[in-house]
Amino acid sequence: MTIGAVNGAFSKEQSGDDDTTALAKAPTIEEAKDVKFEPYERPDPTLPDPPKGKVKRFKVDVYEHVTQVASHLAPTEVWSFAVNGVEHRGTGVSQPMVVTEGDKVEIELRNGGDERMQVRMPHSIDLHAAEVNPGEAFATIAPGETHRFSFDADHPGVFMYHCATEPVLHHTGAGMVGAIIVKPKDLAPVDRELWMVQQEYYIGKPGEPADMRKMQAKQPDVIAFNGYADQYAEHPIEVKRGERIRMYVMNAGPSIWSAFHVIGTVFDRTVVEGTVGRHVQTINLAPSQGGWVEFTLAEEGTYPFVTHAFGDMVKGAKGVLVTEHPPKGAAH
Ligand SMILES: [Cu+2]
Repeated sequence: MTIGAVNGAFSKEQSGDDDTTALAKAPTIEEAKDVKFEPYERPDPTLPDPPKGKVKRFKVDVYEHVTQVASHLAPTEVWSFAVNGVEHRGTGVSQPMVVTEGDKVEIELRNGGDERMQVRMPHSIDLHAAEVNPGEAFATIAPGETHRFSFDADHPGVFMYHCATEPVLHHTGAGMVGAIIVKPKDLAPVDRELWMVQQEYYIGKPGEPADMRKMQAKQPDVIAFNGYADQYAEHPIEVKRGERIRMYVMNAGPSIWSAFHVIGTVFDRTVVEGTVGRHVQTINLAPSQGGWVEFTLAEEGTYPFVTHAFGDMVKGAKGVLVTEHPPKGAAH
């Protein structure tokens, strides 16, 4: 066998198909004239409270929708999870679930509860915080079906949830990812808690499903926090100088690492995958990993947060925290 043949066989095996044409450039908004899509709506990055009641119940529904994930690019079809009625139409993010260590959690998954959800295919939900038989709990259900299971959230952390229906790369790359945050029982209160999900988007033709070949090549068009490129740079998150801030960060991937960093501060304390850090500049999150970072902003100002993998940041993974009285003329 020649070297060329070996390389050929290897790349064929890796890509899973014979298509060697170049990946399509993401279509621009100008190229999407006739495509209807949802207007942008900024997801509130304030961490939601756990549901009331002793047992924490989550009604999760699936919806397939057309939205932009970056203002300059064409809208794309995104598959998302609604959590207890909260939908994020106008972006590509799904609402986080929040519980406390030791809680009993009940999940009711509906795969497209009504016509508005536009669900046309089977889906499922896999929660990394759950210790269950995955073949039963994370079962795939047909459109219109409902599936229930429960688990005890015994491990604190920031865990991923996602659709596990095959091809799982396509379902997760099309949007079906999120975070379930299990707060430790003894977690000290802080002044402000925020959630941030880093996620990739692989845009196909305008308004159509995501591009599987780009997913296989790990070449996202957009990498965003909470479902829309650069949204918290355009619409910053207001905080206060000197207050203690805790950000829960999930890298939902599906395939790119995150190097989460806030410019102009040092994390006093971090908890990532059970490991406590002190004096941390950047947390390192593999796809599916999460954790929280705690810090205070020492001066009035505008503080960008990014993935410090800058080739990824320029695809939209940056935002801004702004204090109440930033100095005039101090651009971020
Ligand atoms: Cu799915």
